[in-house]
Amino acid sequence: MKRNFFYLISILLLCLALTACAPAPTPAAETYEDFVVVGFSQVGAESDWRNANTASMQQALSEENGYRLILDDAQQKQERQITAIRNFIHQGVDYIVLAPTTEKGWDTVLAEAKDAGIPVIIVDRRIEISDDSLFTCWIGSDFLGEGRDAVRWLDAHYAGKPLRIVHLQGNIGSTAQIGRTAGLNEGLTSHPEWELVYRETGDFTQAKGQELVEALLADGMEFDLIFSENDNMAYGAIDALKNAGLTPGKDVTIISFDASRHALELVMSGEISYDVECNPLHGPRVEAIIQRLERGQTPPKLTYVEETAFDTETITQSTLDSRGY
Ligand code: GZL
Repeated sequence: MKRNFFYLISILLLCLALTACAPAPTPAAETYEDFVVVGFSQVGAESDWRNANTASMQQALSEENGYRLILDDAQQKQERQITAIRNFIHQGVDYIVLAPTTEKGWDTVLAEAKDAGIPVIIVDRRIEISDDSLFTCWIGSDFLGEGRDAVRWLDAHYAGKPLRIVHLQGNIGSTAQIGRTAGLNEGLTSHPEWELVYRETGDFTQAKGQELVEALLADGMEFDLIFSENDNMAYGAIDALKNAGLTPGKDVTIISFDASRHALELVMSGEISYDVECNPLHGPRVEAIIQRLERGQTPPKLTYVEETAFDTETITQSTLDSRGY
């Protein structure tokens, strides 16, 4: 009898101990209702610029800030973006943010988003569309202005001098490529002393940039300038030049775009002569747009971000130290 009583007390004490140690019941799992849900279709991860752009969006549209961000990396393929947008529609997100790979081919899927009542914010590159009610607004860069800026610098330093130009283009059909190429074409038209000796897309990647320039050097092509439509292709070109015993900034002048921190270090060292800024930090800008929409306000249809450019005369250590990307 005594033994049974002892056992009963032991069991009761054990239950009490286990209950006391049990963690407090967790609140009902947070649901989407607690957040503004944003589906973000991103081009890919092809460059430092793109990675900085993604990080900026993730930092701004964080759960701490009241967002649930669904990020899709399209690996530079438009068809993957179209699939991602349809998935976002199916999931019933509150907003869709699209960083488009190319300008054309969006009408059908954006009409589906409109039918679902989901606002679409376009960021970075532009889209060419038959009905501009299919997107709420766009925020990005003036890519033609960037191209013209680079040509103004070339004009100031090489007007009247012969220039054999190698042109490394970005993704064909992207607004960044269209605008920067148009700027160079205007320069070639106004400067008959400049000659375009090669033009090819490097897809904004370092590997392709290096591959293209290595092939030119192997073929014995001679050139004075590389007009690279982004920093990563410029990095590849620089590696190719150095591997061939050439000194970038001396044997060959390099113009680039994006102006990421590493590229500006190369401007400081003279390897890149001029770098036109293309600011990727769109996260806070997109978040501000969403906040306006949440308050029932209408954001501007088109917003161009302020940008600058750097050469060896204008780059400073404080610019490098404070560079956000
Ligand atoms: C420009 C952006 C371009 C960058 C590249 O806004 O679309 O794509 O210049 C990036 O570095 O890959």
